[in-house]
Amino acid sequence: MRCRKCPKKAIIYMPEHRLALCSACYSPWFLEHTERTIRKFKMFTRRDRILVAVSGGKDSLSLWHALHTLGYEADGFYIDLGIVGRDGYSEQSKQRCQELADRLGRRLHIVRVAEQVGAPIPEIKDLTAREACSACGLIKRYFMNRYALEAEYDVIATGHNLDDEVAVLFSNVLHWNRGYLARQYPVLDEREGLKKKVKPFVYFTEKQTTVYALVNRIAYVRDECPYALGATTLSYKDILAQLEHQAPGTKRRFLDGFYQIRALFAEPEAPALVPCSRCGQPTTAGVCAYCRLVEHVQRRRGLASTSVAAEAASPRSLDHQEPVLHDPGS
Ligand code: Q46
Ligand code: ZN
Repeated sequence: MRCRKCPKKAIIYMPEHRLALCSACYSPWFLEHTERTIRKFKMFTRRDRILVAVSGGKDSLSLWHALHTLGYEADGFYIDLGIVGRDGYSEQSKQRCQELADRLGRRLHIVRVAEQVGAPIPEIKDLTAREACSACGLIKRYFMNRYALEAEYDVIATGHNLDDEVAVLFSNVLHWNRGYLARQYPVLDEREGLKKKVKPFVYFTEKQTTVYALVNRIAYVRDECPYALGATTLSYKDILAQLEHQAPGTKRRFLDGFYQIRALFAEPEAPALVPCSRCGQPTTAGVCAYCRLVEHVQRRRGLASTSVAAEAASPRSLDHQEPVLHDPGS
């Protein structure tokens, strides 16, 4: 198959766009579409300081590379989860992020969960009896917001792609999670201590971000996080891939159709946010979920030596239980 824009051999065919492109023509197309999405949703301008949440995977590293190439002021933010897995997952991920930071000449902020919370994600999972992704998602959201505020970034960008967004939408519709539907959008504006959050890759498929990473020789971690295996969203992705195969463009139409009617799910009165009495980060009341998690982990660690005492500290005493969703894209 030939490239649509030049006589060279195509490396990718995108049936939803009826478009085949060669390696030289692919990046300009990808960057133009990134810019289009940024403008469509008024995500940020070249005067803004952007903090890109990078995980070492193809989506977030491609996002950082693309924003930098387009001339945006974008630094990286890596959260070391302390997950060992096969081949040292977190360590490898950090290395890939640092390599790109060096190549772009941009700053990479690194925060370690074990230092901040008192234990890495696998231990937090055991100490709290929460699903790893539930605790991990809470911690990541908290750190992203806190560090963007403290280091005075204007906006937080994550690498969620079309496949991620459509799988989450599918799940939210299946379970009629009205609150989550109201908040599912590529731009969440700043409010009451919460930084603006954007998803510039919301219209790119996983295949498209992978090809961008390959064409630009961005080294990324290919292994999934060990806790992602078996996540429900992965099975939704399979179902949606079949639908897309039968009718190319289905995912994009599903998502765009939702964006048009999303206002129907708006909560009449979103709960007001107040500063956490311990850390000052926004919460709906009293002590925030992160501070309660830290307290719980540290209490359990202190009690771990006596089994009777450990029994007494119920792992269910944390009342903040987020739904267990694999939160990719960073
Ligand atoms: S990193 Fe964290 Fe994901 Fe791993 S523990 Fe789950 S939420 S799967 S993006
Ligand atoms: Zn707090």
